[in-house]
Amino acid sequence: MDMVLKRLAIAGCLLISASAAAQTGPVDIKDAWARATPGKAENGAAYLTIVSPTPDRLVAVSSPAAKKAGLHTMTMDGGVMKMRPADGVDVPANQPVTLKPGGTHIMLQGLKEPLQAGKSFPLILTFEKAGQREVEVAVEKPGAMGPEGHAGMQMQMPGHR
Ligand SMILES: [Cu+2]
Repeated sequence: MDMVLKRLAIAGCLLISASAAAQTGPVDIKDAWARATPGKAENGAAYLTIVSPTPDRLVAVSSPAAKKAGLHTMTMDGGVMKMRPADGVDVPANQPVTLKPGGTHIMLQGLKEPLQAGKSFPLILTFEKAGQREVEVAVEKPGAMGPEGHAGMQMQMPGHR
């Protein structure tokens, strides 16, 4: 009898601490955007900023807009920018992590339809600790360098169409 009560008490504590932890770690995802893609392009890329009050790690992405979504990093290889898949992106506590053109990005492969400027599509991010978050990605003009209002210079990137 005593053992049962003890177990119940322990289970209750675990529940309380789990929900408290969930409340202290809301991951904030801001400025999710993508470039419009030309009619025949099969691939696109999405960018965003992640802020987390506790250390976390983005481990997976998916979107109903593409057959496959994944994390990519850019590296210089003999003077050529190359993309390579990444298995995760670390998010340090209270330090915004920005995925942007020329750097780490979310690759969308096998677009179901072209990304059209002015439209948006859902993107699901999976974090190691915070779990899944869904955001709406705003589609900006082709060649945009940031979300609306932050557009800067244009840059050509081999490998990205
Ligand atoms: Cu890529």
